Amino acid sequence: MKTIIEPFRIKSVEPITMSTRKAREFYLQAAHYNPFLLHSKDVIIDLLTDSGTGAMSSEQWAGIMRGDESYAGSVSFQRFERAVKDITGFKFVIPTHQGRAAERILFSIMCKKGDVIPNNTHFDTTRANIEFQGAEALDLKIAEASKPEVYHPFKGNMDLEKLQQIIKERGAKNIPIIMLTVTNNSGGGQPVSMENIRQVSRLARKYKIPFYLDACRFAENAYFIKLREEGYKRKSVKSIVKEMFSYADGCTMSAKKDGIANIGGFLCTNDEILAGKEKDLLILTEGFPTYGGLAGRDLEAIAIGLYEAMEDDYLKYRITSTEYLGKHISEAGVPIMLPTGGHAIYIDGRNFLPHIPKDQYPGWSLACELYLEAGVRSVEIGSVMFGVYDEKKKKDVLLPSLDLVRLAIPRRTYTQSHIDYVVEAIINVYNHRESVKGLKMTYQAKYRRHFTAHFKHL
Ligand code: P70
Repeated sequence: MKTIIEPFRIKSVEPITMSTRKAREFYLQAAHYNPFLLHSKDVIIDLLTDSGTGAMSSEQWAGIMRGDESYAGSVSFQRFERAVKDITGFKFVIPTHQGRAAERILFSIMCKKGDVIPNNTHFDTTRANIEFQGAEALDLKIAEASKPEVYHPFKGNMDLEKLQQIIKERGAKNIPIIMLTVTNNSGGGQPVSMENIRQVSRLARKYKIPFYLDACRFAENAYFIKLREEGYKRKSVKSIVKEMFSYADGCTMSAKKDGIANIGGFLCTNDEILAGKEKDLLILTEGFPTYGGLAGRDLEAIAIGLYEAMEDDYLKYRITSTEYLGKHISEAGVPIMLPTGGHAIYIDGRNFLPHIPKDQYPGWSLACELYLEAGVRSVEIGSVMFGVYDEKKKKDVLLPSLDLVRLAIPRRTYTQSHIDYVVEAIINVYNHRESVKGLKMTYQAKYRRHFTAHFKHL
């Protein structure tokens, strides 16, 4: 059979409230043209994020009922710990309430002012947690990663020459960790090859620098290795995952992604002394080491979800449906980041709306128009999110090189017809793109302005 189907039946449904364009105009105006400020009930298809928005399986719901809520020594923690150790091979497992809590604990202990931490591309919470310690977060992606139209099977790879150069320039003693984000979210959800993981690990070991994976989308990365890297076709995803982790000394994880849970995360290491310090800090801010800010039932859901995320049928459906969305819109002429990544499609906003100048936020304008057209919520990853505003000059003084609009696909949540609806919506907007207007920002907070900014149409 050529048709790829959702490898699940639906047992419980959540209604979607349909709306008219006129109603959406009202909702978006009330939200000051900021999709983050919309009420979720006013959204038809929510592609804001794939984080914590997946549908849990009947097994996970069964696990929720089984959750042991004991403060200390919970059976659910033991199940969670056993699963994480089995999958990653790491010796010490510390539960956290989500990915950024793992990052905060790791970086507060490992880095100090003047240090530098290389990564393929730091996710924004990773960067923020490093900078909060006074250290520098450095992105060392390969050159192809900055060219949306260029095909490369592993656009998430780190530039090894640049890494070697940084180690020489800054000195290994000022580099407390080297990281790789799999898949590389901020770089378009692109995978990292096993060969690149191996080489980065080799360099890190040569200079005795701990090597960590930001493992949020580890299963999707492993599936791309199976599909695209020589020698892995016949290997199971679980064994590929095991090999990926075997090159690392630890990892941070948001279980809201490839843990298919609604909340949760963890931090792993093989270093006993470090694990002790991390647990001390955990007790101070997150909770006892056998729950780390989570309920016992969350630990159960994660322990099961991590295995489900590695199932072949699930991954085939997941990667193919993301690719399907990318293929159909790019065939209609819509400029997107190629090849399509694992969890999302990234539209090139400046190329989609060339008549809107950069300072009128073409990516944000496109995200607003997609909502008005069909109630589809996406997120701008561009000038509003990363632009640098000068209080004195009262304008942005630095804008990023791309204005991307990300459509992130929640796991097991939407069906083929939902995706077809999104394809139609994007193509409709593309066909009347000349009529889309730019925006002016009328209010912005001092930090992380995209979450609360207000806009008006020009
Ligand atoms: C996303 C979310 C979270 C994330 C990640 C990587 C590679 C760490 C974390 C932090 C965040 C988001 C963005 C826009 C809108 C809503 C949510 N990524 N590392 O969607 O994990 O969120 O659990 O603290 O992608 O990409 P956590």
